[in-house]
Amino acid sequence: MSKGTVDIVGVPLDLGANIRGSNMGPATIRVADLHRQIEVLGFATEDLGDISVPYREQIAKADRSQNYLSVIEKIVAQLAEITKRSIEAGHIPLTIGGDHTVAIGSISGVSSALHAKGKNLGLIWVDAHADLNTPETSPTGNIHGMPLAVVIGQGHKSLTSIGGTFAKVKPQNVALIGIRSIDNDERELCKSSGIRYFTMREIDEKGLSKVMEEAIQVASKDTDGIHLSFDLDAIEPLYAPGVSTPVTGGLSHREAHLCLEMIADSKKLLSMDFVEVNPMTDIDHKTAKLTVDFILSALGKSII
Ligand SMILES: [Mn+2]
Repeated sequence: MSKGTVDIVGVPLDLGANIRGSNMGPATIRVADLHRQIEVLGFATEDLGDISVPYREQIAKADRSQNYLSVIEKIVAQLAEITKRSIEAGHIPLTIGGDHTVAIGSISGVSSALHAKGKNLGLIWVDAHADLNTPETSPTGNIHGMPLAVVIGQGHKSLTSIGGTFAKVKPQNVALIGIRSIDNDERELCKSSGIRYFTMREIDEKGLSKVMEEAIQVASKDTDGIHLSFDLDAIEPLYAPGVSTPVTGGLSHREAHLCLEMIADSKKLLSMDFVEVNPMTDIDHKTAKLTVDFILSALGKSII
């Protein structure tokens, strides 16, 4: 009997970043044997295809202002509709990016499906960066540095209102794991936001297993399920070189698996994103293959 249906949706978007190439992430992850391996694990898969994203060169000058905001808005709004329907169908939406901007869409859709039933969503966000910038604090204006702020209700109105004008996740239900590269003005945002963040130092000191116990508690308290947003740049670049913004000092290969295995064990996972895979900087398809291994761990693959 099938364990459930995983709805796979690709978002070939790199407009949220300066560095190009993560728009090829969905293709490279699919080619790494994604569907077959999910099916071997006992799930059915439905591939909903890729959302159509224009290349930068196709975008009119007027729409290039504000870091492609008007284009990004439409794409993440489409994704929100897709993940909402997927949750309503009782499926597991798996969004493959694309830069981290896509999480605005996936989370807004899942959260609005829950919100319609008076339910709340918890969030585990794994990342080297905090992604908590707002248009006021961002040194670059790049939207892939803002998605976590957007889903807790801060930033561009046109983005925070996707899926309804409510905060998609309460800050007290957000666990941010693996951070080690924070912009100056973002430090204060981290401290004042009310989210529970775990820096690499805290992970070093406590060990990842303790950190994950607490993270799962944070994301579970008074919520009806967890969304996982996993940025491959959280991983030490030695293991995951194929990302747009690598930062040394990250999670080891095994720490990442443990993180995902513990989330799977919690039985609370509703939906997930795997983002920022960039084949332009990858070596021998390594990061895309690792992403597939991570997705399997999140879906409950265990060693024995
Ligand atoms: Mn990120």
